[in-house]
Amino acid sequence: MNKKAIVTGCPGQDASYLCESLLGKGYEVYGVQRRCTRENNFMDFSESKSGFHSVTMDICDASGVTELVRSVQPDEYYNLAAMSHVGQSFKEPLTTVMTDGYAVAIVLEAIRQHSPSTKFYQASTSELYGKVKDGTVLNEDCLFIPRSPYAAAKLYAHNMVSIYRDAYNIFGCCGILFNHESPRRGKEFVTRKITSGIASIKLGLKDKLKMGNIDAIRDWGHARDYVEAMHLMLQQDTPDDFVIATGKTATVKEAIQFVCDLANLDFDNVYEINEKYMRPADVPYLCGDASKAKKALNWTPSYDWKKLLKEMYESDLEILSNVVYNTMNASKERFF
Ligand code: G4F
Repeated sequence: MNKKAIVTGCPGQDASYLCESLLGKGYEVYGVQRRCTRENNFMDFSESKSGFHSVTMDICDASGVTELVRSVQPDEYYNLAAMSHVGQSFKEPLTTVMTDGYAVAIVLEAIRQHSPSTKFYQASTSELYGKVKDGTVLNEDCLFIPRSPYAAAKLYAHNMVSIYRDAYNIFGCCGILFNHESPRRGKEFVTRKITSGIASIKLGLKDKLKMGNIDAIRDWGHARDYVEAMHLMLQQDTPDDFVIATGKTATVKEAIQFVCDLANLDFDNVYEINEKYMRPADVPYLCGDASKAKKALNWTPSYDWKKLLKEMYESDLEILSNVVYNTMNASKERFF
């Protein structure tokens, strides 16, 4: 019998990579997405993909979640759905607490009552650490001091998984994932904003990148590597929480500089600071120590931030070059 997994957060970056990986491993995958009219670019979330079942559901709807868990009896449940933009969580604190906090209590209860042998993965985050001193390399034992509504809601969820593990013996794991990116990343996050923005400037489609706090320091890895760690966590004999990170950092400014060098553009002329992108409170520094995952899961990242940004820039340049080429051809056809 094939294993069955429920994955929420389709068709986002992480869920798209995870669904592809699980299907490749022979799983029956129930990919949950909210009802929306937008087209998905990353994978074909249709019933035609063998082993894939598309489920339209809001994760805050307790009756829908409970019925899904009860009827599927999944071996594994990956909760990747979230209001994941930290800056936006200051503007939508209530939506954030519902999606990122309350919804996790719903699924834990559904599992406890209707499918207690389901293994549960919760997408925790390095944002939990919050107010960190520069130079601290963060591991599973470090203190959480959230600095945003997003991090506060995620901390509630993180604590609930630990409580259900201790109180009810639920196999729940939290992946404390540091920033993970890819060509599939949304353009509202800083890496993709940089790679897509600089590719646009290179092709003459845009003048400047408008940026917020460029002194922020992040530990960026590739999302494809990170979803493998999620899967490994649920294959262990005992549930636990793990930091997933590269241990290498750069400032946002260094990321812009690096992509400018790839594009052969003058760094000083490429960006300007715009207050609109400053957050009421920001996390200044994040660097993770994934040695526990390396030892217990045999997990290692295959990308550092430079290799990652290069892949993302090249992908954006190709996408935008095709757009320019198709637009030119379409206007030629109209003209002649
Ligand atoms: O790319 P970001 O928006 O990611 P952030 O806030 O670190 O959060 C991401 O990673 C977390 C994992 O640690 C996830 F939990 C979370 O869901 C999300 O995926 O911003 C990175 C840094 C911040 O310090 C931000 O202030 O870049 C700074 N920044 C500077 N200018 C900007 C901009 N961020 C964005 N999004 N847009 C800017 O123009």
